[in-house]
Amino acid sequence: MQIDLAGLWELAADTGRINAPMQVPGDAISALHAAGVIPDPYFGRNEYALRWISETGWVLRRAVDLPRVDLELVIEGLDTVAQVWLNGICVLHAENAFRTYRVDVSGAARIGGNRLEIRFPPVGAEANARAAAQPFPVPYSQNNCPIANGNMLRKPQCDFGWDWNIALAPFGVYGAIGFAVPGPRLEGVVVAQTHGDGFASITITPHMADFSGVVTLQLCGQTCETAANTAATLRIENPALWWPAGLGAQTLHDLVISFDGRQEARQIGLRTLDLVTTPDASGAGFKFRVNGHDIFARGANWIPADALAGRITAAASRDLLQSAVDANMNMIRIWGGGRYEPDWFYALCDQLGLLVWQDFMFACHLYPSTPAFLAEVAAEVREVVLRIDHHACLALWCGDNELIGALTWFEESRKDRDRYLVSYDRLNRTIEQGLHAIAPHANWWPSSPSPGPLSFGDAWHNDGSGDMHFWSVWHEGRDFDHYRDVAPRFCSEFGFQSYPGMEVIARFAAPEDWNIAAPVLESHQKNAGGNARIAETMFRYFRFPARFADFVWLSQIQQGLAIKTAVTQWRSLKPHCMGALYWQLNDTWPVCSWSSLDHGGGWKLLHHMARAFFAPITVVAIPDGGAWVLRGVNDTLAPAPLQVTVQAVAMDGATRLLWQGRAEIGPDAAQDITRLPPLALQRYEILRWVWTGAAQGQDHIAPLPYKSYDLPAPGLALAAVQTATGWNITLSAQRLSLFATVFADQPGRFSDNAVLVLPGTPVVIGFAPLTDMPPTFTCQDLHGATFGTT
Ligand code: BMA
Repeated sequence: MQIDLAGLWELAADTGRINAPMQVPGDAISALHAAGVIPDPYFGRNEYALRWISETGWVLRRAVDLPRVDLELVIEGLDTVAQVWLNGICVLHAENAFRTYRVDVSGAARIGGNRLEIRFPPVGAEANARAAAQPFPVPYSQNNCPIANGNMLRKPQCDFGWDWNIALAPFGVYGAIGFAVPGPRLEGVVVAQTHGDGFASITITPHMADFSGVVTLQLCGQTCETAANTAATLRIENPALWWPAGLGAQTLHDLVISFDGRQEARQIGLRTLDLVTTPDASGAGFKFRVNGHDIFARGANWIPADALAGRITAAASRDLLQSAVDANMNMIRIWGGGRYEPDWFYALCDQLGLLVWQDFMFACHLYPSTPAFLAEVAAEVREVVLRIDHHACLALWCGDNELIGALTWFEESRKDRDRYLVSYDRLNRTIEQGLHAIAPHANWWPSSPSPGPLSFGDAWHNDGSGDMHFWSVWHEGRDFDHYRDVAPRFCSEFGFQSYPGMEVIARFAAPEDWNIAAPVLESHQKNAGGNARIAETMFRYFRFPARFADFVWLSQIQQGLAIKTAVTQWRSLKPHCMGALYWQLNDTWPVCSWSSLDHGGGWKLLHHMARAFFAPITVVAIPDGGAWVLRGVNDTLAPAPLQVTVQAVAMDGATRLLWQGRAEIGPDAAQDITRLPPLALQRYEILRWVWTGAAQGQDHIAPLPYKSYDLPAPGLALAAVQTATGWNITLSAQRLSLFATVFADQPGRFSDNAVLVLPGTPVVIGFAPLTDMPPTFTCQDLHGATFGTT
C-alpha cells in the first residue's frame, strides 16, 4: 500500500451529536468507549443501553494528500454495509465484511487535498430492508440474536448476539486501508501435494492479477518458472515433513514467488492431509490422516478472540492457541458464526501444530439464495481460499455450522422443506464449487454436523457416519453418563457451561451483584435457562455450595467432569471414534459460557482437566454393567508400556489395592487393561488409578453422585516455596481431598489444578507468575466448597 490510511480518523453520528477520534484499523464501539462517549460495554448491564448504536448511521472521515490520481483504494475488513465517498463522489458500495475491496478512484481523486468518507447506514435497518426484499421469508434464529436479521448481512453472525455473545453489531475497518498504484499482484498461491517414498511432489499455482508474465518459484533449494495462473510442480527429495503437535516437528519452508521484479514469500509445510470417510460396518468413518497416519483429533471450537474486533491482538490470540497446545490439543475448529481469521492466525497454527477445521461463515440461520447474495458468497469464498488454503494447518473446509438442522427450526422451512432445502443447496453448492475451482484437492465437508454429502438427516444423533454435534447433556439436561450412550465417529461439538473465574466476574460485577440471580449476573448469561441448568446439575451431583465463590468454583468442576466423561469415553472407542472437539475453547467477552479459557486467557478448571484427559497416552475407566473396564489409549506412533495401579479409596483417605499390573498399548490404539468386577468397591469407596511408564498420570471416578458421600474435613493445607521460575505449592491433606484447587491473587498459570490429595501423599503444583508482584495462595476443595470449611 503506497499511501497507508491507518491512524486516527474522525467518527461522527449522522445525528450530528457525536464526534470522536477513531483508530483505524479498529471498531467504532471501542473508539466510542475510548473517547468517553459510552461506558465499558462489557461492564454490568451496559450492553442494553448501547442498542442505539446499531440504530444510528455513522460516518468515518479523514483528509488525505495525494501526489497522483491514478490510484486504487484498497480496504480489508470493512464491516459492513458502507458507501465510500471521495471528494463527494461515491466510489464504493460495500456489502461484505469478509472481502477486500479494491476500487479505481482515478475519476474522483485530486492531486493535493482529498476528503475521504465511509458512511455506515444503521446496520439494523439495512438488515431489515434486505429481509423484507427477499422473494420468500428467510428467518433467523431469534432466541440467540436480539438484533434482527443478521443472516442478511455478510458479517460475523455472532455480532447480532449469540448464546454466549454480547449483541452490539459493531462496525469499523479491521484490516489494512490505503491507496495503491495499480499493478501486478499475487492474489494467492495454491499448493497441492503428493508424497512418495523419499520425495514430495509439490504443485504450486500462483494466482496473479494484472500480470501475464513469468513467475519464478523457489522451494527447498528447487527453482522453476511458470506462467501466471499456471501450475508448476517441484520435486523435493527427502522432504522434512510438517506434523501436528505431539507427532513430530512443525517444519516450515519458505516458498518464494518472484514476478515483475518483486518477491513475496509464503511458509509451506510438507505433509499429506486427507479426510478419510471410507464406508465400514457402522456407516462411514470420519477421520484425518496426516502423512499416512490416522489422527485422533483432540481439541475445541474457536470463536472470535473478542466481541470487538478492535480489541483483538496477535499476542492475545497466540496465548489462547498456546493454551490449546499446552492442553494437548491438536485441532481447533473455526466455527462458522464468527470470522475468517487474519493471516497471522493461520501462521501461528502452522507453527504450533494445530490443525484447523475451517467453517465457512454461515451459522444456525436460514440464508438467502438470491443471485446477488450468492455472488457475494462466491467472491468471499474465492478470496479466503486463495488467502489461506496453502497453510499446513488447514485440514478441512466445511460449508457451514448447523444449517441442515436449522431447516427444522422454523415454521416456514418445516412447512415447505423442498423450497428451503433447494435454497440451502444452492448456497452450499456455491461454496463447494467456489472452493474446488481454486483448490481442487481441498478437503470438503458440506456442513457440521453432517452424516455426509447429500445427506440431510439428523446428524445430532447419528453415530454411524460423519461428524456429530452432541448437545443432549447440556440442552436437554441429560445426565453426564448420557455421553456414554452414543458412539460418534467424530464429535465436533459438545459442551457444558460454567462461570468465569472470580477475577473475571470482578471485572464486570460489583461485589453486591455476586449472586447468580442478580440482574448483572443474569445479563452475562446468554443461553436462556443456562444458570438454572448449572444450578439444577449441581443439585443432581453435589451438595449445594456454601458461598457465591464456591458456586462459581463448583460450576467449573462439574463442567470439567461433564466434558471428561465424554472425552474419555469416546477416546476409548478409537478407532470407531476419531475426534472430540468440545464446545468451546475461548470467550468473546466476560460471560458465563461453555468455554475452557476465560476472556483474557485464564484457565478454567476444565482447561486443566483437558490437559490430562487429552494427554496422548492415558488410561480411562469405562463402566460396564456395574463393573469397570480400565482401558489404555495411545495416540502416539510408538507402543506405550504402562504400569497401572488401581485402588479403592475410602472417604478418610484409606486405600485398598484392587489391581496392579503391566500393559503395553499398541501404537495408535485403545486396548483393555483390566476389568474390575461389580463388587470390587465398597459402598462409599471411590475408584482411583495411577499409571507410570510411557506416560504418568492418575484419575478417579466416584460411582455415586458426589453428594452421596459424607466427606470428612480433609485438613487441606498448602505451603508455597519460591523457585527460580515461579512457585511450588505443596498441597497436603489428612483425609481424602477431592478437586483440591489452588488460587493466586496475582495473574499466572498453574501447572495443574483440581487434584486429588491423599493423606501422606502431598501433591506439588507449579505456578508461573505473569508479574513481579508476590502472590498470596489460597486453596479450596469439595469439602470446603460444600461444607463451608476445609
Ligand atoms: C452449537 C454452536 C453454537 C452455540 C452452541 C451452544 O451448536 O454451533 O451455535 O453457541 O451450540 O448452544
